[in-house]
Amino acid sequence: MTAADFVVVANRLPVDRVEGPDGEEIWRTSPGGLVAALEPMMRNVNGAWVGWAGQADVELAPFEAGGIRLIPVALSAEEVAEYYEGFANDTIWPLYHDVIAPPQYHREWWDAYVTVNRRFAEAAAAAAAPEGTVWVHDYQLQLVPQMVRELRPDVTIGYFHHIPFPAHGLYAQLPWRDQVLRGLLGADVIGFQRAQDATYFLTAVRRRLRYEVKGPHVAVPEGEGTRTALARAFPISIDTTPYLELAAREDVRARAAEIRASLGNPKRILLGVDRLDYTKGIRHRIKAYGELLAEGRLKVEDVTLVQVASPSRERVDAYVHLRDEIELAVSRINGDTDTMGHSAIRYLHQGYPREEMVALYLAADVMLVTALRDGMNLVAKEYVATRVDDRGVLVLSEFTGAADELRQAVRVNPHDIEGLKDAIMTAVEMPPAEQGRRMRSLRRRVLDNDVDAWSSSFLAALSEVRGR
Ligand code: GDG
Repeated sequence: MTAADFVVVANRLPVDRVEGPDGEEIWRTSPGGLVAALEPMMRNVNGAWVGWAGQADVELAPFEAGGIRLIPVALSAEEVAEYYEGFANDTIWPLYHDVIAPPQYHREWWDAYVTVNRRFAEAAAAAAAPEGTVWVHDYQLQLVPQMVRELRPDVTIGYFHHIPFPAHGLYAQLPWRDQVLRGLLGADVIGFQRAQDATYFLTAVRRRLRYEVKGPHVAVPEGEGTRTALARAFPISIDTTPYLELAAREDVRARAAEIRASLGNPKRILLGVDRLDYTKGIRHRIKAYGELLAEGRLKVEDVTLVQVASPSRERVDAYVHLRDEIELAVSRINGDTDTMGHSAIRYLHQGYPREEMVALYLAADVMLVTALRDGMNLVAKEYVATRVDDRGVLVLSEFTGAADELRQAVRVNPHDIEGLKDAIMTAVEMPPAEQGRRMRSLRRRVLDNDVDAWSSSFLAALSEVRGR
């Protein structure tokens, strides 16, 4: 196999195993944001993508799909339980999202995390060409940068962290806090969503490892001297093209009108789109909305909340409980307020194709993004990109990365239920001229800072480091 000049390392390969036209199993590239961002570059530069194919106990040889060379890393069922569902999704995820749910610390999970990170690092080291570039993604693989560096000191290493990095007081809980910092510092450039995340990381490095930190630069001890690592924010974005194209399509617009009609043409449609995750503030949103109905500030004949909660991490306990809580809250509100012709909440525990998502965005007068903590929140940017008509109102939690950029949204603290209720009323009652003024400014921001701008700025920072 020829060595790759550019190697992406991510937990998942950008493909799903699906049934082909003749009933055979084929690989289909998943429409996720990261693939869209990296696909054009991967094709141009002789790239390879290292990741898990999504099925336990399956050994696969490298293969090609959608013009991208894929290098599968095998995981046993036990490793999926301990490394992925355990350490990544039940230790790091809750800890890094401000312990909204209690993180579980288990030594066996950590051991599995080290083992699996080493397997990813070895696959990346074997794939990279001399003096090549390796770009590692996200919290499942925080040890990979250092492990790759040990195996391949000649390559340039980038790491991008898609979720928040916690304040030091919380980070200090992690029993393996120093090992994780050293793992990340194996990278030449460590990218975060927000300036605040980078600051928290640099504080942890200074306080825990006592390395010298100057602005965004860390002097990492290496051999007799030091090497400089750069840690700063590179806010991620979306590929805006498919959203603009779909929003302009006649059939998608007709579908948006059909959705409105099927809900009984309410005066206002409110929309939430989230993975069913405790970080997304779905309960807070539903509570605020339920109180507005109970108090008569909203009437069930006039409004409908559509909540798409796509299934996620269904084998992790915290997610099982969350689903029960949300479904209880939804059915209570519907039971108390529905009429034969109108439903307060249309709750959909399903995933949809992108066409349907865009039709929903076009149908929604108000988009509710009330995350308690969120690295960026791409849904907010997708809604804005889709609104080619300059209409609609975005209600946006200040605890999302997107809040740093989308200043013309109606900002909320989702913990403040009265404030959230007022924000929902502001959005529901916002006059069209004001909607247009805000949406035009939001759109400019998202269209000018799309995912290409994101990956270009990260890679420019990487090649600057290499040039030194
Ligand atoms: C992590 C960080 C950061 C959801 N349901 C359906 C569907 N989606 C799509 C959305 C959006 C994506 O999934 C979700 O992205 P988010 O950014 O909102 O949130 P996370 O999944 O938590 O992502 C986050 C992100 O990484 C990137 O760095 O922004 O903070 O937590 O694109 O549209 N898509 C379709 N059907 C669904 O039912 N087609």
